[in-house]
Amino acid sequence: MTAVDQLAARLDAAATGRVAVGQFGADAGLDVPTAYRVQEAVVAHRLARGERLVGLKLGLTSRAKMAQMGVDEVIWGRLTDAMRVPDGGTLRLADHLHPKAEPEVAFLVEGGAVAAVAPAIEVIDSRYVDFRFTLPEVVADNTSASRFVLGAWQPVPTGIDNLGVLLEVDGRAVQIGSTAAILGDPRRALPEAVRLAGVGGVELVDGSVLLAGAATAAVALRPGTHVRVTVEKLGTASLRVAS
Ligand code: 0L1
Ligand code: MG
Repeated sequence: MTAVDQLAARLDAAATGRVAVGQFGADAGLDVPTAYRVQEAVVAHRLARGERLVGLKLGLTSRAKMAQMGVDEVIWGRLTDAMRVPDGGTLRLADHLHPKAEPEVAFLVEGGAVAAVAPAIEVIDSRYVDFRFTLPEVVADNTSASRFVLGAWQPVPTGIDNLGVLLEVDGRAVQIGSTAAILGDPRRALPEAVRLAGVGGVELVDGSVLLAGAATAAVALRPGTHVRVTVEKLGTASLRVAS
């Protein structure tokens, strides 16, 4: 087994066995290009179990998250059909390690362009202990991708660069932000995703979902709660959290 395959197997085992792994450390010598190869191998485990690629996500798209990681580069990960939770559906905490929800905007890609937009929730769940990782480590971990919820698709309204975003838990506002936090303007997400994923030879084929990035900080999920995201002009997406 190659070093890339070994790291991928550890991350996949952490996700399926629900036991977080420690950081790989400097000895692993992981750089960002190698980390994307690990990510591909991690997702290959999912595909081997019958999952299907349905799109991509961008991560670290806000100045706040970039500053937190000390980087100035957006990262990307892969989405599969098994990661999708229906709007209003239920997420079981037992299937996760320490999941958090963040409000996002999703794009539907057709013919290399944005065909529709939807409010979305991304559930991130690092496979590393305490959500602690370096940039290459989080890239290898498929950028913490775990689940996503899409609200209703609709034509892209004019002026989506500064829409109000609300994240509620049990009807109480816990995060308030703006789509401006997503790359300064979420419309930058598609060209960024095409550029970044293109380096790895990955394309957004027709019908792909693109999660553009978070509009606020992520919120830890608690059992028995209802999480709802509202994006001005776009509507809502929600999920229930079961134990
Ligand atoms: O989607 C994201 O912005 C998350 C990227 C990975 C960093 C994290 O897990 O917070
Ligand atoms: Mg995200």
